[in-house]
Amino acid sequence: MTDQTVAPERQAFYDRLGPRNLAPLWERLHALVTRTPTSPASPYHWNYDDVVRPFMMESGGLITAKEAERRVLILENPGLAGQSRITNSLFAGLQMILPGEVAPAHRHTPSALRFIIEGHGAYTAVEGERTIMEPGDFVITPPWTWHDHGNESDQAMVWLDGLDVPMIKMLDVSFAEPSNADSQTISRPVGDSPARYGSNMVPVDWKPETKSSPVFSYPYVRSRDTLVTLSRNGDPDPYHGHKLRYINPATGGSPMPTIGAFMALLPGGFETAPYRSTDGTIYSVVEGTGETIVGDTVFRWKPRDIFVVPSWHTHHHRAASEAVLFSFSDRPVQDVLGLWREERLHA
Ligand code: 1HN
Repeated sequence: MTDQTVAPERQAFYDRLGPRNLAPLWERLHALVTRTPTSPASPYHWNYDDVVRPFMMESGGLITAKEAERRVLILENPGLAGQSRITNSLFAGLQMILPGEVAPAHRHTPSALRFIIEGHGAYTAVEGERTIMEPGDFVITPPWTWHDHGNESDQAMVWLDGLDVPMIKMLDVSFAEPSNADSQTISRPVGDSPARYGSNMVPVDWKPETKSSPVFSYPYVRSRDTLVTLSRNGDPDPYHGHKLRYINPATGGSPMPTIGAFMALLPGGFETAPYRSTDGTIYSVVEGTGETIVGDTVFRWKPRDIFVVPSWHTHHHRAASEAVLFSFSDRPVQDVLGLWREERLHA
């Protein structure tokens, strides 16, 4: 009901409630409890090479990584202006670190993922162990883990940051702490945690101490090989293509409790059937060209582009050439609460 339809005696009553911090639910009920999700987020596509990359490079001349603490351009959903979020529950941004720079060590309760877009050989250190990053690698920094980034290579590195900041702020549990040293002291050599936890084996007496994966880097070479093998050995799922979900090897669940991450291979010429789910999803194009149709919007994508499909928006993908799409969402949160839903429509 809008203001024009409110009877004057009711409006006079509401006007007296307001100053007492009271409000009539009956005027608001249908906007609060809707028949289907009504996300304020819009579908949106960021063209990396033509739009985002030039701005990113320009920012490199204006501020250092150390000065910025994190040199990140926020991918802000146009339906959520000023709110530093790409969906209602998730933050996304593109971070650049130039040769010789350090993004100083800190830790915070929000979980972060990195998905590498360009550059070779910069590192993220998590809890005293560095991992060297390459395009297509998926790296996590679980809640309250110390992390810093550095670039000892001779070229810029850019990655996609995905964080659960909006969820953490909604729960009022956002804590952060800076370190007194820019770079963490290294306590384990590169490759230690992949060997210790990432080979389908764990040390005999090891017990998980946190809810996140002990493996914090998921290299693209391994994910890609797996997808290519699957694509040779069977037909793609009509709705997803060949799609895998990243796991915490200790539990089989998502790498971090609040964010799920996925990678799909779509054969050249393949078109997925229309689909929707309640987890608003952010996609990063790794390889190939194609388009994604969301309602009556068409996103024509190429490698390094990013796009977002909000909750419960019907969409399908068309791959012009063999394509690899990385994606992430809040699906594990919806799953654990028993709320996640999907709908598979017929083409
Ligand atoms: C953060 O700590 C990083 O550690 C990146 O690289 C992006 C966005 C919001 C809040 C904290 C990082 C972030 C962030």
